[in-house]
Amino acid sequence: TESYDPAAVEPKWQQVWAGLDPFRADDDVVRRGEREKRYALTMFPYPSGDLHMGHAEVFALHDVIARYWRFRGYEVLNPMGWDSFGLPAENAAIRNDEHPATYTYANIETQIASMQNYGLSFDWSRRLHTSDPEYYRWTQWLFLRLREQGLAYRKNSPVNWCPQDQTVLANEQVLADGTCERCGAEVTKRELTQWYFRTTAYAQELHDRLDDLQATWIGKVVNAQRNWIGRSEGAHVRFDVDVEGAEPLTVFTTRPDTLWGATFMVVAADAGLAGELVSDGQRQALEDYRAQVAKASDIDRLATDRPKTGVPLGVTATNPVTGEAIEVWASDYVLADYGTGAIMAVPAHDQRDLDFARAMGLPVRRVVDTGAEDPAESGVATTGDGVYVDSGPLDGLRDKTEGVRRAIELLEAEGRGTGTGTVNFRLRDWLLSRQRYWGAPIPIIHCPVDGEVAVPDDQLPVELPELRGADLKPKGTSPLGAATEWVEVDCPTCGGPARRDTDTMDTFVDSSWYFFRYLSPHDDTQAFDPALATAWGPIDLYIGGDEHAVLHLLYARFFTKALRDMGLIDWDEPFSAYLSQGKVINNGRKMSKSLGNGVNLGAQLEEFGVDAVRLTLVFASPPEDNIDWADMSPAGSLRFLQRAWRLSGDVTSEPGTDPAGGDVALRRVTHRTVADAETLVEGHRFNVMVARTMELVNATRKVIDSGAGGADPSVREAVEAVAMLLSMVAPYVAEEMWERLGHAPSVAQAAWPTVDPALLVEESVTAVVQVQGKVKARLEVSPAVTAAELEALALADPAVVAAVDGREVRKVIVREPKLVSVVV
Ligand code: ANZ
Repeated sequence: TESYDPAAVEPKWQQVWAGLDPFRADDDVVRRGEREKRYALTMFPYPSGDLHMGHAEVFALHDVIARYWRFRGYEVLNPMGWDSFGLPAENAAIRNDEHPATYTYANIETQIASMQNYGLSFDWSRRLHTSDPEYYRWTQWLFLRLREQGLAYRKNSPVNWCPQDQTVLANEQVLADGTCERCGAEVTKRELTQWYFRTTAYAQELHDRLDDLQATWIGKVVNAQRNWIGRSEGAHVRFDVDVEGAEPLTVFTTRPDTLWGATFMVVAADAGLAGELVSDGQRQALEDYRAQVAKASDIDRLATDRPKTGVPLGVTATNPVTGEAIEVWASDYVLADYGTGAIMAVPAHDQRDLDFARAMGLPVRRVVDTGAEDPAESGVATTGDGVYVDSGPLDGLRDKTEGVRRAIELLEAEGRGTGTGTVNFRLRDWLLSRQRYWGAPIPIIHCPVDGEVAVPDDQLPVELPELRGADLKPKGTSPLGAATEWVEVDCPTCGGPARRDTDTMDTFVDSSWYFFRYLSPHDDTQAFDPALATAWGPIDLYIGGDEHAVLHLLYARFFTKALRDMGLIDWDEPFSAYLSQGKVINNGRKMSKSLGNGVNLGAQLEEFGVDAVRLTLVFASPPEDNIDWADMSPAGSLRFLQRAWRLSGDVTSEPGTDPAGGDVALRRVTHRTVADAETLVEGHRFNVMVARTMELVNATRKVIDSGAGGADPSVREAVEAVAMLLSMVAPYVAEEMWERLGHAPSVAQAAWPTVDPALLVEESVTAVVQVQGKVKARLEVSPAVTAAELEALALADPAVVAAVDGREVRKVIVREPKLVSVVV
């Protein structure tokens, strides 16, 4: 028998597609409102090596929706590019003593060839690379605009330092165990002047708008963002201190209702505040302690199981409600950059405070009695609800919300604090400076006279100087510092000698705005065309990995809001819907070099063809679930594709034949399948759409093998539907089928079948009802009837009621939709 040969067919269709260019997005059609738009975005890859199974999965999923939207008559923007700055290229350059561009652009060529082979419906005219001067010119331009808005600034602060990579790390790049995300080395702290983006300016909005995204984003991603932003509501309370001329010590607390149990205070050891308050006698002790804690990471510092350390400052504060003098301590378990950098310690109801109190011999006073043993005895702080005790006006109260409300009322009345509206965010500003070569240079010049001076817009881009191999080796300072001729410039303001900033931007900056650049990737007059942003934005569906759930998405949201406030776009959120795909694993484990369980994409494509691999990945599971390649059968997928393809050879009616006179049962299946495919694809249930297509293939085969065979006009209708549905997953087979059905030039340009509502009306089936093994009734029911419905219908039937004749029904066996058997 004939068979479908992927290797012979794939190059043929690649050429046809290249000629037709069917996926180019037309800006004018959208701008003029002639057609509704859809913007489909999938995360652009980093150019390290060739594409792998993970890319194959996400691109296959993404292509279903992009192709579907085209079929449904939308003008679809489906671009692709490369996130091409970053460390791997720089490390490869050091290894091979070459320029990072060599590695980068070679890999891009490899990947684009693989993507084209993979049959993806991208609009290649929009291709961009973030490492092209044409792109990073605008990254620099945006940096300068953010700086003008006060959203980019420099500050001196302790930063995470990786001694191995010799670079500063963002908090996010430090793993929970305090090691470097990239190399695993122990991260330490270091003081440096760094550039930051003021993400905290949008903390409230970034938090609040998550409520709107809840419905269309994957839930765990929304939660991860919410936790990262970390909004908490509380109160500020002011404590007088016995230090001449000192301001009251203000704390942020989420539990102002426990103020009666505040028995000491703690300030962050590394905050300036500690130095201002400390008594002369304790100054040396504080200095020694500071030297000791400089090494710990934030994660260590907050860990509850860490032994508590600290020093008394030798001063006291007054608890505003009890009037007691309480000691003020410095410790590293209080962070300098959260809240006010100082806390009121309530050891009975906060475990960290209790551990500290026990370590230092400080008093513990219970003010909420939960019925559990007194924390002073048990060593276990109680945080649950209970009755207030030793709490003055709160005594006897049981409701925490009310307790908090009353405490705030009291504090506000006495001018000792502010409650309502006191909100804190865990979110920190985004440290964007990197002491690395392969990134966008920060477009600032440092002048001894004029200070920080922006590079004038007409001098952008600040291009990277040519450095290679050994020049790029980490030295603890930016490699750009070695390019003396590049560094030494005239100050744009005074003309005197000045120096360029030698840091480059975090590559997350590049990827925070790439979806704007796709709108007009080669525009050399602006970053993007605001009119196009209005026409195409926001992105209708973004598909990508979980690993970007927090940072990349948050940064992209921050950029979007900043651009909105600059008047460049008129929407608030970049991604209307977000879907994160599962991972492709093997034998139950993540694919990895050390386990030797990696599956080579190229080899799979070679053996089974593109379509079978794509089909396997899409059919395997709902998009968000992991796929274990060991359980998959690409060979089985290929067999199915052969079966589908053979149908197209069996159709003998002419193109355009009216299906009206054909097999009604098959027509019903076809129309039901197409109608359901619409809902399934919109609902991202791509795997079910494939399963339904398989059923349609089987139903069609049955009709061909019986009666009128391939001449029945319902068969042509069914096979054309199969080709269209399959083209979203297996484009090569679908094109072959379409051609064999007598159509040209490409199934991608075909019109989606119109569903006939008359054919969606469900047929009924006959259910037989037996009583004591004898048929007593026949019921006409829906094929979708449930067991419970069918049982109820049967027992209510008059003939059945008569047969039961008042006896006790002992058992009802239901085989829906066709049989009910009643035992009395
Ligand atoms: C008194 C108190 C009593 C507190 C109690 C908690 C429980 P979230 O929810 O994370 O915002 N805190 C405030 N600033 C801090 C800092 N810079 N470093 C470490 N801890 C800090 O936590 C707010 C609570 O964390 C605050 O409420 C404060 O302790 C502590 F039964 O105040 B609480």
